[in-house]
Amino acid sequence: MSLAYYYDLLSPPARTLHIILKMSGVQFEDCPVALLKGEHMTEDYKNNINRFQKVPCIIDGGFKLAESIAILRYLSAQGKIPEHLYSKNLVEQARIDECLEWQQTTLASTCALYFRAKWLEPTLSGGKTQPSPEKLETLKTRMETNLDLVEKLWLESSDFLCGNQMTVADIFAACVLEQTRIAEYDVRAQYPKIRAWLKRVREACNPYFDYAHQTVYKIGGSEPN
Ligand SMILES: N[C@@H](CCC(=O)N[C@@H](CS)C(=O)NCC(=O)O)C(=O)O
Repeated sequence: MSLAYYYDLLSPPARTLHIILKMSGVQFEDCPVALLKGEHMTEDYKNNINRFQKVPCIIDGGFKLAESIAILRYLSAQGKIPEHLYSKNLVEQARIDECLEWQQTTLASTCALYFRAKWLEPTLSGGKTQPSPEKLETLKTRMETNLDLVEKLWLESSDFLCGNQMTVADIFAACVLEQTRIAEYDVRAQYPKIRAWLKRVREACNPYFDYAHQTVYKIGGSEPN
């Protein structure tokens, strides 16, 4: 088996690719990396696995690649990702790419900043680093600006983000939003369309969605309802 996949299920893009690989039936060498233990911070990881010292990443027959969306496109170009998840039609693919690019610079980054401040930094510092209420409120407002867009714009008139069929764009976004449960933010409580959409995505991806989210559900205290 030539494809090695490095991931931590605590990472939204790593969960996303894990789900996509499983749904696509792609065989891979399982290479979990424990971020909270700093396994990505070693010289060996930097020199031999991923020079950016992040997850997810792959090594495919010696070819090292990071960045989840680049990995998705690489595997798709190899014909490994089914077209119903990532279309090869020019216009359909462009629509999915538009959504993926939008997510990276808005939804994913603002949710990640909120998650870091509310849960990750306090956890890593053993409770010593706590965000001020003002900082947390600012980060929450920025995150909610993008959640509003998902609710009112992306899901305005369709079941999924890029139409009435689930694509990789939905899986990327759903994994980002599930992460906020760890930070005790209940996206389902405030956003009815997002709540219904998350249910559809989870159902369409299961059993792989629940498998990838086992750590999130555990830390978050329960499975989503
Ligand atoms: N844009 C990248 C994000 C990669 C990333 O930031 N990964 C995080 C986990 S979500 C990581 O490995 N963080 C470890 C660190 O920064 O020390 C992608 O989509 O793959």
